[in-house]
Amino acid sequence: MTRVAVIGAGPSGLAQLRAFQSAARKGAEIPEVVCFEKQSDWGGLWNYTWRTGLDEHGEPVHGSMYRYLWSNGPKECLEFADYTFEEHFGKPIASYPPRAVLWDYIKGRVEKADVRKWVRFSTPVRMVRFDDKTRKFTVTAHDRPNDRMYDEEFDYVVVASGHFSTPNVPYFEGVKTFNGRVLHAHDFRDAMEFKGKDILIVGRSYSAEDIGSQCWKYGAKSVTTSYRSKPMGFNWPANFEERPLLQRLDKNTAYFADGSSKEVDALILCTGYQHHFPFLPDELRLKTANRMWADSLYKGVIFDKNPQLFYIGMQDQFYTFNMFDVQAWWARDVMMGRIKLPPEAELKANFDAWRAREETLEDAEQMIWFQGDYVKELLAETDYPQFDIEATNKTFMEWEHHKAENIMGFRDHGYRSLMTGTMAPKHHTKWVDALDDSLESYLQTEPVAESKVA
Ligand code: FAD
Ligand code: NA0
Repeated sequence: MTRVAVIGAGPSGLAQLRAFQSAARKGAEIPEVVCFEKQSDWGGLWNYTWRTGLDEHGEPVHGSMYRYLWSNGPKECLEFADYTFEEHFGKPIASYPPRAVLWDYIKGRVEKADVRKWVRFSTPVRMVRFDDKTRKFTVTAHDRPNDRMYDEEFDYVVVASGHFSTPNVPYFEGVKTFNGRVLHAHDFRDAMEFKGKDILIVGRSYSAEDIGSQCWKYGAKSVTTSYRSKPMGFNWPANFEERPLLQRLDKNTAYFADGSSKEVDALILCTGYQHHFPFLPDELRLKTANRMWADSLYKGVIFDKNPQLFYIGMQDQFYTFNMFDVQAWWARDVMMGRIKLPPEAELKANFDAWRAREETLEDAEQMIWFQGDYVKELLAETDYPQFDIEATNKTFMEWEHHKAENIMGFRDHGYRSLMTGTMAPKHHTKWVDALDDSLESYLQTEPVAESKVA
């Protein structure tokens, strides 16, 4: 029997499990699927951990999510086409759910699909090898609870291990003797730690924007962000400012490229992540920066040096859950022989065309249309439920405009579901005032009692 190994049970890996289960439910004979997950539960980054550094087994902690994180884009843009928010929660909910609500939603679909039995939890993959003669992979996995390593053979491998876990940590002169806390966004957990403090953030992307906003919301005395390329340019509140790149630190003084300086208590490096696959040998390992069209992946999914190896969710992301789904459905259909891969020259021409367009992209709006068109291309070739990409792109555009209007208020807006047509209700409390990020609080229709607020 054909065997498929899926590495990781985050949204991408779970999309792969659901893709196979959905084919089986429609009567198809599917391969045997084994999913290896290093954490003790599923959901990937959405499965919050308080741990930083190493986990209970001494493995690098995967989690980069923090307390009080609310979705940074409208939920309507990531909704599963085969399992809507309304189906899961039994009612319409507001548009920017906190982490716990999205985790619950992700879990609901795979619980319904009954695929937990395919997952081996607390089992990191240590190595994958490919034999050119037998054309089989050998996967070496470590069953941590029983502290036992073992090998198994597979016909296909799907790498769904994420790429926002291994920090990119640049060096700044004077950091060794900085008199305050220094951390990367990967290790940020609780904004309350920075209440009353002057914090300095390096970076200008989503982590910088959101960790800065959170620290401001939970009472930081001031927030200074420092950019390498260009400012984020939002209308920040009075005690939130942007400065050019940090040049050096001297005790608690930070010096910037424009010659200015500022006294700060903590330094948070929101300087992005590395694609990191320590379990893959050179000939199977994806090497790419975080970009809209990743290197080495035909159709954004198949590894160019081995058509039995797939990578899900490896591009920089505007689209997330439903893009991973479309990729997983497409990969499934290749593995099941439903999609016949064209000759390599054609795959390469397709890759080159996407890459050429990617290199012309200048702003977020163009990137959204680009990724929407990519999703559309794969969607047309699978039986994943069709959904309206133009309308999804337009919702992303509204989101962008709402952010430009009011960076601390964009999460108070609601959007129409592209799957059900239902308009999201307004959340009971404005984001700036909503300090309790629990699922119970979010799903209520009225604000929670003061005593329950964290
Ligand atoms: P992950 O969620 O990272 O899951 C990968 C899984 O692989 C993990 O469970 C991990 O334990 C497992 N794994 C890794 N290595 C191994 C191994 N060797 N063996 C076995 N298992 C392994 N997206 C949004 O749409 N909205 C948001 O609001 C949003 N917020 C975000 C906030 C933060 C701080 C970050 C970092 C990302 C955010 N994202 C958001 C993007 C996020 O990338 C996706 O939502 C999604 O989690 C990606 O899913 P994934 O399965 O590809 O990767
Ligand atoms: P991310 O912001 O962690 O989002 C990941 C940033 O790092 C860029 O601004 C880059 O600058 C900067 N940088 C890198 N090296 C630097 C250096 N040596 N000096 C100064 N700056 C440096 O990472 P990236 O890759 O987007 O940006 C790197 C993911 O996490 C995203 O998908 C995002 O959606 C998600 N996320 C979501 C949320 C919420 O939903 C919160 C946080 C993160 P430059 O100049 O190259 O732009 C709430």
